[in-house]
Amino acid sequence: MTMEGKLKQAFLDMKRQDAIDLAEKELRSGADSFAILKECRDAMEEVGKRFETGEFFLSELIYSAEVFKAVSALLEPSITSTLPEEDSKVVVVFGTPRGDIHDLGKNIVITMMRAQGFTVHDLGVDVPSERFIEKLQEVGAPILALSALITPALVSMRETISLLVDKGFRKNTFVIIGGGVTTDFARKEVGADAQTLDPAKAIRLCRQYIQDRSRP
Ligand code: B12
Repeated sequence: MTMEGKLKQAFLDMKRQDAIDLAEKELRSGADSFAILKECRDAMEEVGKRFETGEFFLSELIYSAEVFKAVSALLEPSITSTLPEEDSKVVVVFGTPRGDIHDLGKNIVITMMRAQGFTVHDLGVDVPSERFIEKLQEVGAPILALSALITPALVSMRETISLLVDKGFRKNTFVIIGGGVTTDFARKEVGADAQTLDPAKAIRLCRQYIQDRSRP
């Protein structure tokens, strides 16, 4: 089995220490930290599939998150150091909307944004729409970033963006969404400006917006 195959297998076997050791070995052998991160994400997707088919239970879902946290903590230094640090004035309000408590992907994007000098106000998970608006107003942030992993969170995203419109903030706020359940179709449905699963692309889009107020 290839090293990548082994890492995925360690996730599926719920072997936390093996996953850590394998990721460390890959890093030492010069593998790209983003490639390792992608392997982990693929493994998590497979965990999700097995959960859906009834092969795995909630306990596996929970434990896989622990394995993911351990491996991503290990990758964090190399992920943040591969990005050129920049002193940016980009201010972002970030959160997972009401009803959704997934935060692993959100936390990775935030880590990468902060490594780029972005100021990120992380509201956490299960965030009510009103809270997002309050925070945007309080800190004067021009960017709202929302993460969704479960379908009902798309409804919460739409609610949040509607409230943004009602309160008169929509025009001056760049809204970017991401997370496993989002697609470009979902972006249109919820009324966001941009959607991506790629943290590096998200960083580029936010920076572009700050530079020239352009929306993709
Ligand atoms: C781990 C996990 C959990 C953990 C979460 C722990 C945590 N701290 O986050 C726990 C056990 C809590 C959990 C609970 C549940 N889960 Co769950 N979970 C997963 C699993 C296996 C992995 C998710 C993950 O972390 N992936 C890794 C990260 C890195 O990927 P990511 O989040 O997509 O992030 C990447 C990009 O999307 C991007 N990104 C993320 N956010 C953002 C935001 C912006 C702005 C941008 C630009 C980019 C971006 O950055 C990352 C870069 O790699 C998925 C399977 C899957 N296919 O995703 C199911 C999954 C999401 N869960 C699912 C379900 C059903 C549930 C439960 C309802 C189960 C239950 N019966 O209780 C509950 C819901 C709880 C709730 N109310 O939210 C379903 C959702 C189905 C759906 N469409 O609605 C999935 C898809 C599994 C499945 N196939 O059935 N889960």
